[in-house]
Order: sequence, then structure tokens, then C-alpha cells
Amino acid sequence: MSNTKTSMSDQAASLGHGGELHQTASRPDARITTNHGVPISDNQNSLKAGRRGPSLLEDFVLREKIQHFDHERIPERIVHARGSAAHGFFELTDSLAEFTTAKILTEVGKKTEVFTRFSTVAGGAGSVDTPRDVRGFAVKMYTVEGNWDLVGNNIPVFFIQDAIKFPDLVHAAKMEADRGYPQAATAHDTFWDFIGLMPESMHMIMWAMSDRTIPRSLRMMEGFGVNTFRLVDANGKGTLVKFHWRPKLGTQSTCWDEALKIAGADPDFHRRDLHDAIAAGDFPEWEFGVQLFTDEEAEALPFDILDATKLVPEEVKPIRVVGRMVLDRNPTNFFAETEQVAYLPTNMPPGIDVSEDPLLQGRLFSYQDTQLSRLGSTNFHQLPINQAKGCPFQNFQRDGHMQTQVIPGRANYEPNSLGEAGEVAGPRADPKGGFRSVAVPVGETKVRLRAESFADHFSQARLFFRSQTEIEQSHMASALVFELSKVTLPHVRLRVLSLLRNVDETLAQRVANGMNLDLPEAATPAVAPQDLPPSPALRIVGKYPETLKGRAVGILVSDGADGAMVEAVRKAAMAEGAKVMIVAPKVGGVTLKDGRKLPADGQLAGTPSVIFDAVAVVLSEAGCTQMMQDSAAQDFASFAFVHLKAIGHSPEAMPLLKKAGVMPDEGILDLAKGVDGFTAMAATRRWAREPKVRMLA
Ligand code: HDD
Repeated sequence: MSNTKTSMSDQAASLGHGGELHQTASRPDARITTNHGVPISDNQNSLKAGRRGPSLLEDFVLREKIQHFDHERIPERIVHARGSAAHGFFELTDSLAEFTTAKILTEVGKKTEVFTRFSTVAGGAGSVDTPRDVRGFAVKMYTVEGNWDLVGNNIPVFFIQDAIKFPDLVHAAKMEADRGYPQAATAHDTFWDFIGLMPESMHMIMWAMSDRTIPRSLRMMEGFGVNTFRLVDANGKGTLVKFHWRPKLGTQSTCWDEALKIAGADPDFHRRDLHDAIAAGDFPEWEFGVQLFTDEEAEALPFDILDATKLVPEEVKPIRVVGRMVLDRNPTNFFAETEQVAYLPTNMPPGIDVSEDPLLQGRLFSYQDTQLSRLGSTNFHQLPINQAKGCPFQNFQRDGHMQTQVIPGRANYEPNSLGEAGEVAGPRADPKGGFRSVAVPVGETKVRLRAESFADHFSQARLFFRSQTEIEQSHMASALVFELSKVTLPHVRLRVLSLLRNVDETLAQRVANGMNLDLPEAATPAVAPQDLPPSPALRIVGKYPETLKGRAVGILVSDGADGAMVEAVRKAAMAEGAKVMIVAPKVGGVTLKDGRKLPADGQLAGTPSVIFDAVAVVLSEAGCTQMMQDSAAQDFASFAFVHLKAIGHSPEAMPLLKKAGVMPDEGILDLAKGVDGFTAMAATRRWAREPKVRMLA
């Protein structure tokens, strides 16, 4: 009797609104069942013919469990397979009612739920977080007029101009077809072979070789819609628009050598950082901005607004900030949410429309199509993470694999007059409030060509390079040397160099010197590059205020260390918004000079300085002597130094720092003289140190 009672209440608890099934696993009294609800008596032993006999085919509990497990994986995304996501909200702060009817862009103060996924592009789902790569920045906004997916990147331009080149680009960038490597890296023959033959990629290559592709944190990246879209007003008039996300924490990057080492120290560096920050209530936030253009303004630009390899500098058309996005909730289940989320550039509410950009036009087909192979059913929109949550979805599309809706009635066609007989007739089109395309005049002859207005491949590559600070320019040159040095085919290296000469002669020369090669002749550009005015907004260095907010400080301690000093550093860094971790040779921590115990947050060997933005080394004399025998302690200090971080230290730690090759400069601070200067030094990298620790191209 009591058994029947339990099973009925279990069943009731597992049926949510609308009849969807919920797991009851979180309930303490939950009973384990088969997928069909049959209670299981023993989850440890299979059914056997005798005590030591073979397993029986009859054992449906075993078979169901193994079979479900065998099918747990779904195909990973063909690109952007490695990703991390979070829930949050979008809030409009300034109405765009003059330009659009979209409620999400006209109702100031209204919060709209979002799910945002960041990703690398080339690596597989299990690859590391910190390769040199473009980052995906995909935002799904569950608006009251249907989902709006803004599927962008952390770079405002793209490698190619026409979607027909996308499979070639991706094949060339991913691991080579015969050998299956390199994973998550563009530093190989086929990628640079493709690039050398595609001059249109030069602008994006400049961005890819800049520090933008080695971000410090997913929370510290800008985001861009990349393609040009349109806003549509009540009269059907279109206004061209480019979308921007700007991080409140500023844009910050790692050093390349550091990114390589983080890959080993913590392959999940970015995923963990995003998760931990949100779990700690430190919610990342972005401003949302638009650049708006009339057709006439677009016409007057020195390039084609439909060409995704071009941007419009902020100095030419300022960004109007109209909203913000805050990510404040981690996913509950990685597979159900982060893996199964399906972004579609075709998801747009009424009031937003596409442009004729030939890259975007191809995307309008590709994403819907790829979900069918990845998620396996045309009903992928019914998965909870993909459902239009802001409003109902209703139409006459029926049945198919994994249909979860139980739709009553017989109205599954349109038009129907069943309503006249009192039956449910189903939904109807809404000519006024429904999605409408801008009446853009088209209708020339059919052609398969690239418009002449797309022909200038070098002017904006040059603009980007020349807009960078010297520090950033040398990083770009060094990145090119690194990548091309991994290329084994000499003609591929030379072809890229010949393209670089059209971008900037000094850059080409620096890269050639970095490989000890003679410069080849310059490639002949289709259109002679122009010298456009530099755009300082394209820099990272100096663009955002220096801050410790959202950054991490590691304090390496030994037995006998000065507890007051440790506490002072910890307090000062936390007051600036940093996360602080105590690192000790043993995870149980240390005994301080005054006899108190200080627990550690990380063991030295597994908590290297590469995961911090600044470090303090607070040791006793005996502790220092001991640590000098430990390469992990030396690496802690020496990597912090070569990765241009501020290092605060107790006077007793000096012998270790000396042995690690740390040389005095303004970023090396004796904490016995006070901790005041430490946080100011720690708020940015010590760029002046770089030429002393690295041969830059
Ligand atoms: Fe794409 C995924 C961004 C061009 C085809 N793309 C994907 C994701 C992002 C972008 C962020 C991951 C979404 C997620 O987190 O699930 N893609 C871009 C940007 C582009 C771009 C900013 C240039 C403006 N993409 C592009 C083209 C094509 C695709 C030209 C094909 C013609 N992209 C895909 C895809 C993916 C994808 C194969 C793989 C997984 C998915 O769609 O859902 O369909």
C-alpha cells in the first residue's frame, strides 16, 4: 500500500506544467527507475545465470542503462565546439523606437532573459580554453516577440566575404586531414596556405594575430554582431545597424607565452573563471551599443557595408550605448543547456532584419541545417534551452522525431474554418505585428561574382595595424613569426609575407627578420591600399581604465611567513575587487610567524603564477631557503616576472626572486615598505619590462 502511494507521488512530481518530464533525482526520497518508470531494486549487479554465470539478455535494466550510455554523446559543433555559457538578462537603457518596432529595443527598463555562450572556433569540445583563436560571442535573447539570437564574435570582421568559402576556411584551420593534428591551433601549413591565397583575409589576420585572440577572461572581451543588419520601423523603413558589446571589466589579454602555459596548468581556465565569478556573485556585465547608418551614409563610406571583412571605426560613426547585459546564473546542466543550445542568425523579432551581406546570407541557411545533424530532429526548438520563453510558439508544423508537444484538436492546416463549428482553429498570420522584411530593391541579372566594391583587401588591415600601440604592434609581428615558423612549406611563408607587404612594409620586414628570411616581392593588390586615419578605439592597451576588478592575485607563502603582511596584501587587493588565493607548498597551508595556521587555496605545484594577474611572495628566511630547492617556486616567480606582472615580496623572499631571474623594476615591490603601491602596480601589466625579457619581432 505504502509502495503504491510513493509511486503515485513520484509520478505526480515528475510531470511538470504542460506534461513535460522532470527528473526527480534531486529529491532525497527519490527512487531510481528505468527510463519508463519501473523501480529498480539493485543498481550494482547485473542479472546472471547463476552466481558466477554469464549475464542474461533478459536484463532490461542492464541493457537500457548501457544502451543509453552508449548514445550519450551527440556530434559536436563543426566549429565553436568548445564553449562555456551562462544565463542572465538584457535591459534596454535608451529606446530605439525611432528606428525599430522590436519591443526589446523600445521598452526601456524591461529585462529580457538571455543565454550567452562563448567559444573558441577551431578546437574540439574537449580542447583547451586558451589557444590563439577567435572567440564566439553568441547571445540568445528570449524576447516577447520570439527569440533573438545575436551570433557574433569577439572580433568585428571576418576572414572571408562570401559564405561559399566557409567550409574551405574551416577545413584549412582545423587539424590537418591526414594526420589529425594540430588541435585548436592555426599555426600549421594548411591554414596559412589558405590565407596566403585569400587576400581578403588580411584584415581579420591582423586581428587574429593581435592580443584579442588570447583573452584573459571571457568576461573581458568585446563582442560584435560582425555582419550588418537592419532595424525596421513601423512604416517598413530600414536603418543599417552594427551591434556591439563592451565589457564593464575592460578588454584584457594574456601574454602569448602565458596562454601556452595556462593551457597546461588549467585547460578549463576560461570556463572556470566564468563559472567561479558568477558563483561568487561577481556578475559580468556588458554595455550594448549600435552604430546606425542611413543608406546614404553607408553609400558614402570608402568600402561596402555589406562586406564582412570591413568595420566602421568608432571615430567615423560613434557607438550609441542603448542597453546592458548581465550574466548572473550558471547553467544547471552543461549538456542540457550549453551543449544543446542552438543559435540561429535567422532568429530575429519583428523590427530587425538582415542585410544582403553574402556571408550573412549563407549563415541564414547553415545554422538551422547544422542543428538537424547535431541535435537530430527538426523539433530541437522544443528543448527547454531553445524554446521561445518570452512568448508562446504556435504554428501548424507537426510530428517528427522527438515531438514533445501533445497538441489537441484536428486543426493542423491553414486556412481552416473549423472555428466556425466551435472547434479550435489554431493561429493565424499577423500582417501588422508579424515579421516583415525591408522592401530592398533587388532584381539585377543572376551572377556568380564578387562585387568590385569588395575588392580593397588591404586598407583596413593597414588601418588596424597602424592604429595599435607599439607594444601591440610588436605582439602582432611576433605572433606572425610564431605562426609562420610552424609552417613547413617555404612557398606558403613567402606568399603570406608578400601579402603583408601590402599591409605595412615595416610589419612585413619585422616578420621576415623574425624568421631570418629575405622579403619576397609584394603581391599585386586588386585595388591599391589607402592610408585611412588611425582609430585608437581599435587598441586594447590604454583603451580601458586600469583595474584589479575581476582579476586574481596569488600570494605564495611559507611556514614562518609574516601574517600581517599577507593580510595587508589580501585586504588591499580585495578592496580593489580582485579575487585572492593563498598558495603554499602543501594544500593544508602553513604555520605563520605568530603561530597561527593559514590554510591554502592551492598547492604550489598545481597553482602556478600564470593563473594570476599579479603575485605576492611572502616567505620567511627558512621558507625561502627551502623553496629555492623547488623548481615550482622558481617558476612561480620567474613566470610572473616574464609575464609582466607586479610582484610584491617580503624582504626574506629576495634570494628566491634573484635565483628566478627577477630583476628590479618599478613593478617589483618590497612589501615591508607598505602595500600601498602594490595594487596600483598590479592593475596592469608592466609593459616597460617586456623588451628585457623577450625577443620581440
Ligand atoms: Fe558561424 C557556429 C559566429 C560565419 C556556420 N558561428 C557559430 C557560433 C558562433 C558563430 C559564435 C557558435 C554558436 C554557439 O555557441 O553555439 N559565424 C559566426 C560569425 C560569423 C560566422 C560571427 C561571421 C560573421 N558561420 C559563419 C558562416 C557559416 C557559419 C559564414 C556558414 C556558411 N557557425 C556555422 C555553423 C555553426 C556555427 C556550422 C556550428 C555550430 C552551430 O552553427 O550551431 O552552422
